[in-house]
Amino acid sequence: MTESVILVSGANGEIGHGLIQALATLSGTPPILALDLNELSSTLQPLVKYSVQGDILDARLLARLNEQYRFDSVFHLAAILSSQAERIPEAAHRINVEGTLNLLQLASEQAQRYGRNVPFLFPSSIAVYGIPDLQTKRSLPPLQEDQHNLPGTMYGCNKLYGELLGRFYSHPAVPEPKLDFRVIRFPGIISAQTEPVGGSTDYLPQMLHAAHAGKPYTAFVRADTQLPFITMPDATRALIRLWQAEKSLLQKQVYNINGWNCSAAEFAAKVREHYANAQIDFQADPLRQRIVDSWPTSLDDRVAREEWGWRAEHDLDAAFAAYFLPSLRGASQPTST
Ligand code: AKB
Repeated sequence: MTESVILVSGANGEIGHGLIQALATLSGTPPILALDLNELSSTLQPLVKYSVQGDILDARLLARLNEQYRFDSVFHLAAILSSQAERIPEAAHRINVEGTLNLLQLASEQAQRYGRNVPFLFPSSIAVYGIPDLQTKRSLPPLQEDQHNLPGTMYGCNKLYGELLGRFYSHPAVPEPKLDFRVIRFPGIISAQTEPVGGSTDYLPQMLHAAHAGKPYTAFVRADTQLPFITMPDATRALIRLWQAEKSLLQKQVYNINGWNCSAAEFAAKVREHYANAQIDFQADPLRQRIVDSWPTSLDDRVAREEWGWRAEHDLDAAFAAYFLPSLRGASQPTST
Protein backbone atom coordinates (compact mmCIF):
# COMPACT_ATOMS: atom_id res chain seq x y z
CA MET A 1 0.00 0.00 0.00
CA THR A 2 1.19 3.54 -0.74
CA GLU A 3 2.73 5.03 2.35
CA SER A 4 1.13 8.05 4.00
CA VAL A 5 3.61 10.89 4.70
CA ILE A 6 3.68 14.54 5.70
CA LEU A 7 5.27 16.52 2.87
CA VAL A 8 7.46 19.44 3.97
CA SER A 9 8.74 21.55 1.06
CA GLY A 10 11.65 23.91 1.67
CA ALA A 11 12.64 21.59 4.50
CA ASN A 12 16.15 23.04 4.83
CA GLY A 13 14.92 26.56 5.51
CA GLU A 14 14.56 28.12 8.94
CA ILE A 15 10.90 27.22 9.45
CA GLY A 16 11.66 23.77 8.01
CA HIS A 17 14.27 23.18 10.72
CA GLY A 18 11.96 24.34 13.49
CA LEU A 19 8.89 22.56 12.16
CA ILE A 20 10.54 19.19 11.47
CA GLN A 21 12.10 19.20 14.93
CA ALA A 22 8.71 19.98 16.46
CA LEU A 23 6.81 17.41 14.33
CA ALA A 24 9.36 14.76 15.28
CA THR A 25 8.39 15.13 18.94
CA LEU A 26 4.72 14.32 18.24
CA SER A 27 3.50 10.78 18.56
CA GLY A 28 1.13 9.11 16.14
CA THR A 29 1.86 11.40 13.19
CA PRO A 30 2.83 10.00 9.77
CA PRO A 31 6.53 10.03 8.82
CA ILE A 32 7.99 13.12 7.16
CA LEU A 33 9.03 13.42 3.52
CA ALA A 34 11.42 16.39 3.30
CA LEU A 35 11.74 18.10 -0.08
CA ASP A 36 14.42 20.69 -0.72
CA LEU A 37 16.57 22.03 -3.53
CA ASN A 38 19.65 21.18 -1.49
CA GLU A 39 20.68 18.07 0.35
CA LEU A 40 18.86 17.87 3.67
CA SER A 41 20.92 19.18 6.60
CA SER A 42 22.53 16.55 8.79
CA THR A 43 20.54 17.85 11.80
CA LEU A 44 17.28 16.95 10.09
CA GLN A 45 18.21 13.68 8.41
CA PRO A 46 17.56 11.47 11.45
CA LEU A 47 14.16 13.11 11.96
CA VAL A 48 12.65 12.36 8.56
CA LYS A 49 11.88 9.05 6.87
CA TYR A 50 12.37 10.26 3.30
CA SER A 51 14.46 13.07 1.93
CA VAL A 52 14.14 14.16 -1.69
CA GLN A 53 16.48 16.69 -3.28
CA GLY A 54 14.68 18.53 -6.04
CA ASP A 55 12.87 21.55 -7.36
CA ILE A 56 9.18 22.36 -6.83
CA LEU A 57 9.20 23.61 -10.43
CA ASP A 58 10.16 20.15 -11.71
CA ALA A 59 6.88 18.64 -12.98
CA ARG A 60 8.42 15.18 -13.47
CA LEU A 61 9.64 15.07 -9.90
CA LEU A 62 6.23 16.10 -8.54
CA ALA A 63 4.49 13.49 -10.73
CA ARG A 64 6.82 10.84 -9.31
CA LEU A 65 6.08 11.92 -5.73
CA ASN A 66 2.37 11.84 -6.54
CA GLU A 67 2.71 8.20 -7.65
CA GLN A 68 4.98 7.06 -4.84
CA TYR A 69 3.40 8.63 -1.76
CA ARG A 70 0.11 9.45 -0.21
CA PHE A 71 0.20 12.92 1.36
CA ASP A 72 -1.50 13.01 4.73
CA SER A 73 -0.77 16.77 4.92
CA VAL A 74 1.41 19.32 3.16
CA PHE A 75 3.49 22.07 4.78
CA HIS A 76 4.60 24.18 1.83
CA LEU A 77 7.49 26.23 3.16
CA ALA A 78 9.69 26.66 0.08
CA ALA A 79 10.04 30.34 -0.90
CA ILE A 80 12.47 33.06 -1.89
CA LEU A 81 12.32 35.66 0.88
CA SER A 82 11.64 39.34 0.53
CA SER A 83 15.03 41.02 0.13
CA GLN A 84 16.25 38.42 -2.32
CA ALA A 85 12.94 38.45 -4.17
CA GLU A 86 13.33 42.20 -4.75
CA ARG A 87 16.70 41.56 -6.43
CA ILE A 88 15.52 38.66 -8.62
CA PRO A 89 11.78 39.34 -8.97
CA GLU A 90 10.98 37.04 -11.92
CA ALA A 91 12.83 34.08 -10.39
CA ALA A 92 11.06 34.78 -7.09
CA HIS A 93 7.73 34.80 -8.90
CA ARG A 94 8.49 31.40 -10.43
CA ILE A 95 9.36 29.80 -7.08
CA ASN A 96 6.84 31.61 -4.91
CA VAL A 97 3.86 31.53 -7.28
CA GLU A 98 4.39 28.76 -9.85
CA GLY A 99 5.96 26.53 -7.19
CA THR A 100 3.00 27.12 -4.88
CA LEU A 101 0.56 26.43 -7.72
CA ASN A 102 2.36 23.13 -8.44
CA LEU A 103 2.05 21.98 -4.85
CA LEU A 104 -1.58 23.07 -4.59
CA GLN A 105 -2.33 21.06 -7.74
CA LEU A 106 -0.41 18.07 -6.42
CA ALA A 107 -2.31 18.12 -3.12
CA SER A 108 -5.64 18.51 -4.96
CA GLU A 109 -4.84 15.47 -7.10
CA GLN A 110 -3.99 13.56 -3.96
CA ALA A 111 -7.31 14.55 -2.36
CA GLN A 112 -9.11 13.15 -5.43
CA ARG A 113 -7.00 10.05 -5.68
CA TYR A 114 -7.34 9.01 -2.03
CA GLY A 115 -10.81 10.42 -1.38
CA ARG A 116 -9.84 12.55 1.58
CA ASN A 117 -9.42 16.29 2.20
CA VAL A 118 -5.72 17.15 2.42
CA PRO A 119 -4.62 19.77 4.99
CA PHE A 120 -2.35 22.26 3.24
CA LEU A 121 -0.45 24.66 5.53
CA PHE A 122 0.95 27.79 3.93
CA PRO A 123 3.19 30.26 5.78
CA SER A 124 2.33 33.75 4.62
CA SER A 125 3.87 36.92 5.95
CA ILE A 126 3.61 40.50 7.18
CA ALA A 127 4.85 41.20 3.64
CA VAL A 128 1.25 40.97 2.34
CA TYR A 129 0.65 44.37 3.93
CA GLY A 130 1.69 47.53 2.15
CA ILE A 131 1.64 50.77 4.11
CA PRO A 132 2.14 53.85 1.95
CA ASP A 133 4.49 55.86 4.21
CA LEU A 134 6.18 55.97 7.61
CA GLN A 135 3.80 58.52 9.07
CA THR A 136 0.86 56.24 8.31
CA LYS A 137 2.75 53.21 9.63
CA ARG A 138 3.41 54.95 12.95
CA SER A 139 -0.22 56.00 13.32
CA LEU A 140 -1.77 52.57 12.71
CA PRO A 141 -3.11 50.21 15.39
CA PRO A 142 -2.22 46.50 15.06
CA LEU A 143 -3.43 45.49 11.60
CA GLN A 144 -6.26 43.05 11.04
CA GLU A 145 -6.09 40.45 8.29
CA ASP A 146 -8.08 42.44 5.72
CA GLN A 147 -6.45 45.86 6.17
CA HIS A 148 -3.77 47.43 3.93
CA ASN A 149 -3.50 44.36 1.68
CA LEU A 150 -1.65 46.26 -1.03
CA PRO A 151 1.92 44.98 -0.96
CA GLY A 152 4.63 46.87 -2.80
CA THR A 153 7.18 44.06 -2.94
CA MET A 154 7.40 41.03 -5.22
CA TYR A 155 7.48 38.69 -2.21
CA GLY A 156 4.42 40.37 -0.67
CA CYS A 157 2.52 40.10 -3.97
CA ASN A 158 3.58 36.44 -4.28
CA LYS A 159 2.44 35.56 -0.75
CA LEU A 160 -0.88 37.37 -1.10
CA TYR A 161 -1.53 35.65 -4.42
CA GLY A 162 -0.49 32.30 -2.86
CA GLU A 163 -3.23 32.86 -0.28
CA LEU A 164 -5.72 33.52 -3.07
CA LEU A 165 -4.64 30.44 -5.04
CA GLY A 166 -5.17 28.32 -1.95
CA ARG A 167 -8.63 29.82 -1.55
CA PHE A 168 -9.37 28.92 -5.16
CA TYR A 169 -8.45 25.25 -4.70
CA SER A 170 -10.39 24.98 -1.43
CA HIS A 171 -13.35 27.18 -2.33
CA PRO A 172 -16.76 26.04 -0.99
CA ALA A 173 -17.93 25.62 -4.60
CA VAL A 174 -15.22 22.98 -5.23
CA PRO A 175 -16.64 19.55 -4.40
CA GLU A 176 -14.92 17.48 -1.73
CA PRO A 177 -12.47 15.81 -1.41
CA LYS A 178 -10.19 18.81 -1.87
CA LEU A 179 -7.62 20.92 -0.08
CA ASP A 180 -8.12 22.03 3.47
CA PHE A 181 -6.08 25.23 3.06
CA ARG A 182 -4.85 27.04 6.18
CA VAL A 183 -2.59 30.07 6.36
CA ILE A 184 -0.59 31.84 9.07
CA ARG A 185 0.75 35.31 8.39
CA PHE A 186 4.03 35.34 10.24
CA PRO A 187 5.87 38.31 11.70
CA GLY A 188 9.69 38.17 11.57
CA ILE A 189 10.84 34.89 13.12
CA ILE A 190 13.94 34.53 15.32
CA SER A 191 15.55 31.13 15.73
CA ALA A 192 18.38 30.38 18.12
CA GLN A 193 19.39 27.38 16.00
CA THR A 194 19.61 28.82 12.50
CA GLU A 195 20.42 32.15 10.86
CA PRO A 196 18.19 33.52 8.10
CA VAL A 197 19.35 34.59 4.65
CA GLY A 198 17.56 36.78 2.13
CA GLY A 199 14.79 38.17 4.35
CA SER A 200 14.19 41.76 5.39
CA THR A 201 13.57 40.86 9.03
CA ASP A 202 17.03 39.23 9.24
CA TYR A 203 18.54 42.16 11.17
CA LEU A 204 17.32 41.02 14.59
CA PRO A 205 18.34 37.36 14.36
CA GLN A 206 21.65 38.38 12.78
CA MET A 207 22.25 40.89 15.59
CA LEU A 208 21.64 38.21 18.21
CA HIS A 209 23.82 35.56 16.57
CA ALA A 210 26.66 38.05 15.94
CA ALA A 211 26.64 39.11 19.60
CA HIS A 212 26.71 35.49 20.68
CA ALA A 213 29.65 34.80 18.34
CA GLY A 214 31.48 37.90 19.65
CA LYS A 215 31.37 39.57 16.21
CA PRO A 216 30.47 43.20 15.45
CA TYR A 217 27.18 43.72 13.58
CA THR A 218 25.90 46.52 11.38
CA ALA A 219 22.11 46.35 11.05
CA PHE A 220 20.80 47.18 7.57
CA VAL A 221 17.92 49.29 8.94
CA ARG A 222 17.51 52.48 10.97
CA ALA A 223 17.58 52.06 14.75
CA ASP A 224 13.96 53.22 15.03
CA THR A 225 12.64 50.50 12.67
CA GLN A 226 9.69 48.72 14.30
CA LEU A 227 8.26 45.36 13.26
CA PRO A 228 6.49 42.47 14.95
CA PHE A 229 8.62 39.41 15.81
CA ILE A 230 8.10 35.94 17.18
CA THR A 231 10.37 33.11 18.32
CA MET A 232 10.76 29.97 16.24
CA PRO A 233 9.21 27.73 18.92
CA ASP A 234 6.13 29.96 18.98
CA ALA A 235 6.03 29.98 15.16
CA THR A 236 6.14 26.18 14.90
CA ARG A 237 3.66 25.80 17.78
CA ALA A 238 1.29 28.01 15.82
CA LEU A 239 1.67 25.97 12.62
CA ILE A 240 1.08 22.70 14.42
CA ARG A 241 -1.83 24.06 16.41
CA LEU A 242 -3.55 25.39 13.30
CA TRP A 243 -2.85 22.10 11.49
CA GLN A 244 -4.44 20.14 14.34
CA ALA A 245 -7.38 22.50 14.86
CA GLU A 246 -10.84 21.01 14.28
CA LYS A 247 -12.12 22.26 10.94
CA SER A 248 -15.45 23.19 12.55
CA LEU A 249 -13.67 25.80 14.74
CA LEU A 250 -12.23 27.67 11.77
CA GLN A 251 -14.31 30.43 10.23
CA LYS A 252 -11.39 31.78 8.20
CA GLN A 253 -8.42 30.44 6.30
CA VAL A 254 -5.90 33.23 6.90
CA TYR A 255 -4.75 34.17 10.39
CA ASN A 256 -2.35 36.78 11.76
CA ILE A 257 -0.22 35.83 14.70
CA ASN A 258 1.88 38.23 16.77
CA GLY A 259 4.68 37.82 19.28
CA TRP A 260 6.03 41.17 20.41
CA ASN A 261 6.86 44.47 18.73
CA CYS A 262 10.09 46.33 19.25
CA SER A 263 12.42 48.70 17.49
CA ALA A 264 15.84 47.56 16.31
CA ALA A 265 17.36 49.84 18.99
CA GLU A 266 15.25 48.25 21.74
CA PHE A 267 16.35 44.79 20.66
CA ALA A 268 19.99 45.94 20.54
CA ALA A 269 19.66 47.22 24.12
CA LYS A 270 18.30 43.85 25.18
CA VAL A 271 21.18 42.08 23.44
CA ARG A 272 23.67 44.34 25.27
CA GLU A 273 22.07 43.46 28.63
CA HIS A 274 23.18 39.87 28.04
CA TYR A 275 26.27 40.39 25.88
CA ALA A 276 27.93 43.41 27.46
CA ASN A 277 30.61 43.63 24.74
CA ALA A 278 28.23 43.43 21.79
CA GLN A 279 29.21 45.90 19.05
CA ILE A 280 26.07 46.93 17.17
CA ASP A 281 25.53 49.82 14.83
CA PHE A 282 23.01 50.80 12.18
CA GLN A 283 23.44 51.65 8.52
CA ALA A 284 20.21 51.59 6.53
CA ASP A 285 20.26 49.82 3.19
CA PRO A 286 17.76 51.80 1.05
CA LEU A 287 16.13 48.75 -0.58
CA ARG A 288 15.65 46.80 2.64
CA GLN A 289 14.60 49.90 4.61
CA ARG A 290 11.93 50.67 2.03
CA ILE A 291 10.61 47.12 2.40
CA VAL A 292 10.39 47.13 6.21
CA ASP A 293 8.94 50.64 6.30
CA SER A 294 5.99 49.32 4.27
CA TRP A 295 5.26 46.55 6.78
CA PRO A 296 3.14 47.03 9.91
CA THR A 297 4.51 47.66 13.39
CA SER A 298 2.15 45.11 14.84
CA LEU A 299 -0.44 42.49 13.85
CA ASP A 300 -3.84 41.98 15.42
CA ASP A 301 -4.07 38.24 16.13
CA ARG A 302 -7.45 38.28 17.86
CA VAL A 303 -9.11 35.94 15.35
CA ALA A 304 -6.43 33.25 15.80
CA ARG A 305 -6.80 33.57 19.57
CA GLU A 306 -10.55 33.22 19.43
CA GLU A 307 -10.86 30.46 16.84
CA TRP A 308 -8.00 28.08 17.58
CA GLY A 309 -6.64 29.25 20.92
CA TRP A 310 -3.43 30.83 19.65
CA ARG A 311 -1.25 32.59 22.22
CA ALA A 312 2.47 33.40 21.99
CA GLU A 313 4.46 32.04 24.91
CA HIS A 314 7.35 34.47 24.40
CA ASP A 315 7.30 38.23 24.68
CA LEU A 316 10.64 40.04 24.30
CA ASP A 317 11.82 39.29 27.86
CA ALA A 318 10.67 35.68 27.80
CA ALA A 319 12.26 35.19 24.37
CA PHE A 320 15.68 35.99 25.86
CA ALA A 321 15.23 34.32 29.23
CA ALA A 322 13.43 31.15 28.21
CA TYR A 323 14.66 30.56 24.65
CA PHE A 324 17.54 32.55 23.09
CA LEU A 325 19.99 32.44 25.98
CA PRO A 326 19.43 28.84 27.11
CA SER A 327 19.54 27.60 23.50
CA LEU A 328 22.51 29.66 22.37
CA ARG A 329 24.57 29.00 25.46
CA GLY A 330 23.87 25.27 25.28
CA ALA A 331 24.66 24.97 21.57
CA SER A 332 27.40 25.32 19.00
CA GLN A 333 27.35 27.66 16.00
CA PRO A 334 24.03 28.33 14.22
CA THR A 335 23.36 26.93 10.76
CA SER A 336 22.79 29.31 7.83
CA THR A 337 19.66 28.46 5.88
C1 AKB B 1 11.28 38.12 5.20
O1 AKB B 1 11.90 38.98 5.84
O2 AKB B 1 11.24 38.09 3.97
C2 AKB B 1 10.51 37.09 5.96
C3 AKB B 1 9.09 37.47 6.08
C4 AKB B 1 8.70 38.67 6.84
O3 AKB B 1 8.23 36.81 5.54
N1 AKB B 1 11.08 36.91 7.26
